[in-house]
Amino acid sequence: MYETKSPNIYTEIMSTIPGRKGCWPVDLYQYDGFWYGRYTLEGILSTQDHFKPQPNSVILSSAPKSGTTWLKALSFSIMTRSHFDESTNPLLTKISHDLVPFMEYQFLSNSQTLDLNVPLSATHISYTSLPKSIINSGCKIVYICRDPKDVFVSLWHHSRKSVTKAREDLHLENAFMYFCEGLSSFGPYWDHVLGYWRASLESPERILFLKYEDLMNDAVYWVKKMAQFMGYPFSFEEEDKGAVQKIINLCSFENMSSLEVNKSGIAEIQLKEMVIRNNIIFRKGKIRDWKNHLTVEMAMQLDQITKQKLNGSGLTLHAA
Ligand code: PAP
Repeated sequence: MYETKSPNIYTEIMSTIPGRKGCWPVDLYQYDGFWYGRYTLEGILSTQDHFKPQPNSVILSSAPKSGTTWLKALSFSIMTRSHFDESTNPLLTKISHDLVPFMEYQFLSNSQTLDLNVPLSATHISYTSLPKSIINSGCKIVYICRDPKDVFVSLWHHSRKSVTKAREDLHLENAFMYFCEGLSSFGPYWDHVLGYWRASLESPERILFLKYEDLMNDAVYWVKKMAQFMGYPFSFEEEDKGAVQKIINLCSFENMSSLEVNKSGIAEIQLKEMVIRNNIIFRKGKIRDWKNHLTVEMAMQLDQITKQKLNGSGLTLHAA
């Protein structure tokens, strides 16, 4: 999928890009209106130049902590259901990040991942910075977003727990200030969401826009919708045999988080800048966990920002 490997040219470009140090576990650099870690940004620049989607590729996109791991598991299971069932699915022994790698990190990694030839790729890249090859190919994109309050809480926990560069000392209040300012990896969060939202309104046949909360509240409807959109619709016979529910059960937080690979494993694809244990990614998997961490004032502040940012877009981002 890639023509070349890690040229130093990106390292040179990086030295000219403005950064903010000491806020999150990794320093962030601003490119095209969004903030990225150094190696992530090198990966993005290279991906922009070299990534070539397959004609039938489906790209899974999200900002971090919006439901990516879940979306990858569901999409992988939908696409491969004629090859694997709930007792043979590779998700039982590999985290979904190794089955559907991020294009911007895959390039940086030397790890050997399973090559199952499943036409799925994933990315956290903002819509405006996606490789032109993706936009020009017209391949399909599935985007997932989540209530920013839950995204923030998930991100804060994650930042404190990564194996390398863990920031146990990162105070919730400071992290909250950075997040509200838009300063978070792949942030500003709202701009990330709005980029894909607007594109999905312009091209609904090309971009399916999902919300974590909708998937939680009516998984059957949304999994069927995803399958239809990706070109792998469930037949009546499959539905009768409970194929949709089997995939939902397989990919549920309860099941995924109880698997040995996700309790004690480390993903094969690792970021140069931050090693993450799989169990950090499976934290609670709940809607509105923010209530256990944010004060009423903080929640109101974040809601106010969300309201202002999304004003006039037709999009809402609250967990009802
Ligand atoms: P990433 O950006 O590191 O890939 P991502 O998967 O987008 O993370 O988000 C992680 C969140 O999804 C976690 O939320 P929490 O911190 O509020 O608990 C994680 O628990 C949740 N999550 C992971 N897998 C699932 C799943 N199968 N079902 C529901 N939620 C899940």
